[in-house]
Amino acid sequence: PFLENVVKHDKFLTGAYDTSFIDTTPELFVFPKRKDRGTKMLTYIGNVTVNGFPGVSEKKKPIFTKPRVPSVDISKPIQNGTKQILDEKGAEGLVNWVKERKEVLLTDTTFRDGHQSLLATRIRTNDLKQVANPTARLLPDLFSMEMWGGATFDVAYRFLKEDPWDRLLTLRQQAPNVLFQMLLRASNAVGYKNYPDNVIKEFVEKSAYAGIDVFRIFDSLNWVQGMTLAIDSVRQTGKIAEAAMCYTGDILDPTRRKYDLDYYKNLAKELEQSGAHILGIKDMAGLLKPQAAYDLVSALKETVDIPIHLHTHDTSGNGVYTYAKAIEAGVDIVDVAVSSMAGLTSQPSANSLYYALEGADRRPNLDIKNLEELSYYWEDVRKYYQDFESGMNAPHTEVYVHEMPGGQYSNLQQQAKAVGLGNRWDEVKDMYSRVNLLFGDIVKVTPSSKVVGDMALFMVQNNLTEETLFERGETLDFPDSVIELFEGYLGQPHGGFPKELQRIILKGRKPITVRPGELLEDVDFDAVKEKLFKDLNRQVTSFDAIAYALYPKVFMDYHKAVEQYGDISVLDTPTFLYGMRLGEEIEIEIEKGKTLIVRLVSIGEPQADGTRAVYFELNGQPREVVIKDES
Ligand code: 3PY
Ligand code: ZN
Repeated sequence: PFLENVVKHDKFLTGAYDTSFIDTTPELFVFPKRKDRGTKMLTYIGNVTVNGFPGVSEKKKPIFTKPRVPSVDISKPIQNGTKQILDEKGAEGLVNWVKERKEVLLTDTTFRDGHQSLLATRIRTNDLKQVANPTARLLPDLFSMEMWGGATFDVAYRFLKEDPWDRLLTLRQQAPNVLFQMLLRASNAVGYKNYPDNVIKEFVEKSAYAGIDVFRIFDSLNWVQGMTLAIDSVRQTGKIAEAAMCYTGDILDPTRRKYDLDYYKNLAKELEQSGAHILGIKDMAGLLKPQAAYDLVSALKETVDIPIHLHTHDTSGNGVYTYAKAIEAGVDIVDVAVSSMAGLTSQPSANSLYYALEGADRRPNLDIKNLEELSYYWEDVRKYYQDFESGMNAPHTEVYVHEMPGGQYSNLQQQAKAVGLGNRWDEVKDMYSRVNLLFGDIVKVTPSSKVVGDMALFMVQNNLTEETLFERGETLDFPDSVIELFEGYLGQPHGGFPKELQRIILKGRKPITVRPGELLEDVDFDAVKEKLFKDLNRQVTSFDAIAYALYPKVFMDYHKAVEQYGDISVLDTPTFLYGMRLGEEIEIEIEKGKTLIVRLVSIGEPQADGTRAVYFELNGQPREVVIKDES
């Protein structure tokens, strides 16, 4: 602690000291009283046992079977994969390698979009890390593993109380052979609003440093100007810039001409010219019908010279057919998930696609037995998170009408319930598509999809229709997110904003038409680090500073949780979500070679002050923690 006090002292940091510094600075000898790690851990377990976990309705801990981790021989070397190709041949070399492949390549999204779409992004690093090495060994021919970005960054800090950078570093060690891919919301990074340019650059640089190889970059309005900074930043790191166009509308519908084949061809050309190594087609809601996939990929193959990577969601149940048609048309890479984490709002199943392509000449290289083994693991782990399931349990073709992205459906449903519109959900869905048309038919993906959702709720809540909206517009207080969209703070939609609606919403405010990043001041990362160093009283990394710049409150709340409970990412998921059963004994490896053995002995009656004592045995010794009963 003494040395720690010295190196963290302001005077030491600023270099304003001489050799008498130690003699004249008595506070160096003040050591904070630290609760030991065991007590902190017991406090967490006691708390979740008594009060439950947010979003988990079942208070009694179920008995889960131990997940079937595929057995692999870890003494054997891991087969080289795409990661080695990138490292040896560089980005252009990797792109050429992809172009030379006859078989279709696969991205496994199980570690990111799969659980983001099925389980509200709740899968913890603890469960990912156990299967990362088996995945790397059993599926060495994958193009990439999508395992970061999107909502995972925010959710890790906010709900899982773990550090997403640790996840990246840990998984990278376990899976050294396959490219790691992330979803980057261009100027919105992994957040919901535009950030200053230097935050985007710093985020990309440090993500690449920590292990990301492929950045799938999209803008929530398909606005290329909003994407170029991210594309350039990725190119500067030597990693792969996959620029994605979000698929919206229906190119097969002659009555919807706004997003037709020409629109996508022009956009693809622009992205290629902006420096994309790979063109992504991001079908975030699963609207791309099989014949549309064939037509789109065929047209794009003639338009651009870079590989094409297709992403869809299986909400309608047509995902494998869409991929089969895209593969026929020459798509280079498609996104799939391991079957027990696939289907519905997630990606199509890798296992199903493998069988669907039996006899076809572009069937992917993989060992189906290995894929099935991985699927057993996820089948078991998924049960831990049953409370976060969306409730959708059959194909949902209505998505072709409302066009809501997979991940938004259950979210908006929750939001509707929260504002008392639970029993008017059908109206909200219908309003979602009407708001889309009111807004001029825009791309709907994080964060623009959230704005459409907010407006739909607002319209239903206030019993508004398209007509009454214009009649009463001057007197209505629109949601903040709607005002920001119409001010131009998420960028510019194709074809511009509908003018009359914009006037009503902005009520005299001036919209911007430039890139929002041009108007935002750079974040002073040195100042952030200094502030955090003082507030957190610990060494601060560049990773921390970026996280703070993106999500100040979420990051500080995460730190409060770490102060209170220590590093709870080491807990097994059933204990993390449900606490312990009376008499149960668990082992917690708090660091390599250091294990706590914890038994829950009893829980005391509630006291007058609303607390309860929870009695444990920790490594055979009685321990008691006092928990505030929130019920
Ligand atoms: C995200 O931005 O998190 C998405 O997955 C959008 O589709
Ligand atoms: Zn997706």
